[in-house]
Amino acid sequence: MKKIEKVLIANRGEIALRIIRACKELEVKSVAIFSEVDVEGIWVRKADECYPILGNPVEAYLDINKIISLAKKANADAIHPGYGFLSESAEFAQACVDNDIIFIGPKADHIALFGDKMASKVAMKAIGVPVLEGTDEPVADIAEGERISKEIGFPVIIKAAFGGGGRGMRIVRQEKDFKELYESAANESKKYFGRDEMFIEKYVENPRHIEIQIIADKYGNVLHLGERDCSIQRRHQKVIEIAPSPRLNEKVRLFLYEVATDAMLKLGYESVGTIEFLVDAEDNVYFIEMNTRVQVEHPVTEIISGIDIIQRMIEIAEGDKLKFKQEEITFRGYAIEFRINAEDPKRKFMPAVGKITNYMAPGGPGVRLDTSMYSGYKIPANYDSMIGKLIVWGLDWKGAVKKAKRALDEFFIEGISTNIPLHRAIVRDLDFIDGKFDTSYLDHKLDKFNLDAINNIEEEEQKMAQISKLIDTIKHHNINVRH
Ligand code: MV4
Repeated sequence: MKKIEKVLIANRGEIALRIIRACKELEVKSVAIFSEVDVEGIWVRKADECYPILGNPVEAYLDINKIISLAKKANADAIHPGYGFLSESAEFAQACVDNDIIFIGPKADHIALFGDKMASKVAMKAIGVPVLEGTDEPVADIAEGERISKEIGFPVIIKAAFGGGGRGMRIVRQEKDFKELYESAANESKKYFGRDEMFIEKYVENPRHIEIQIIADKYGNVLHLGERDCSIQRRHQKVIEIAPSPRLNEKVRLFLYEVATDAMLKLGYESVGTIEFLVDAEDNVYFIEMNTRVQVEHPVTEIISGIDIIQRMIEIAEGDKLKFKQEEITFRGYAIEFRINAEDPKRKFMPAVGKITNYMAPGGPGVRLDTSMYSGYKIPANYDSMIGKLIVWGLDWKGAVKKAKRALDEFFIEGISTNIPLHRAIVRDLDFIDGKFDTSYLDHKLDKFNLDAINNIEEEEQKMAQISKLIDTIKHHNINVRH
């Protein structure tokens, strides 16, 4: 294996900065790419070299040929895809290999396998991973879909085999609704993914969403780095992620670790990956999908394990063996990640981009902020609304929640709307504090949260009033003294 001395980052924003930081600590050179609207991006300045990709701002990060040719021009030994964009494109991973560029991620055939949610289930079931009852082949037509759904028993869920982010997914509770819901799911899948192969599964009511972080080198060492609880989601977008899960039965936890590592060992998996499970009210677990990329929420796992996942990915890609054994990995405390989105909670969380005119990040013990924002940064409207992640650590769950409240109340961003008021409401909610939540949590809570009240922190208001009175007194006094 050749030593990696220079990595091109085929991504933008906070994850590009995250990868640059990992490179710096490994004394590896970094190459940033940026679109026409990302010229002001902080990652462009922090990388050792940077190259523009002109044209459509979204296409820029999806153009396999341009990215490969830039990697060659920059003499990069490897490419890190981050998450999103080309990170789960088997075609891109293969193109890197074909051009003698190391792809920092899994093998192309594993990316292809897990890109098909239905084929993934068939493969995982074959190696003993529990999956939900459902179809192993694409549904041929509506009549067959209705027949299979009756066999399984309603409610069922229709899913797009090549879907993601909740698109092409419909819950069907009664046979009479099947036709309409099937057609809308298939149309949505065709529109967003260009594919309309659909499959059906038994629907699990209000599950918890628990995922296992896997890390594996090229020599059959497959380890897990614990679990993350990603149940707090809004419209299939994760809002808060937690490690470890605050209320997972210990037997279930150990079972998930064993199933996940055993499956990846059998598949000969390499690099990092995340295996997603649903856990129902009776603690039954079901594999639903696998992500063959580093995830947005990887920092919560890094904080409780002390392992830098991005650096280990680079070392694995250049052929290093993992330097630790499973029994040497310990988890300490709780970490909670709050995704900071430029969106307006008062306008149904619509993206609310613009310029950050003032900015004061939280800090202090147990606070980490992974972000590409800064005072004066103009957030482009072309991309996802996430502008950063606030991650806090506490020795126990209650301590982590208290730390989160303190950090979120400190967080000051002026000039754009963000979802920070929502996070402030959640960390004050008794069910959250008691760890009582599943994937239906925000459905029940959103309209109850008074996001206005949370926006202006009462204590802060009183303090500001007190300070301004003091200033008036001093001014008044000085005037008297001067005369
Ligand atoms: C499910 C499910 C219940 N039963 N599958 C799959 C993609 C992931 N983002 C969400 N997925 C789910 N798959 C079965 N058989 C529940 C979810 C799910 C979910 C579904 C609808 C609305 C919000 C959700 C949040 C988390 C998980």
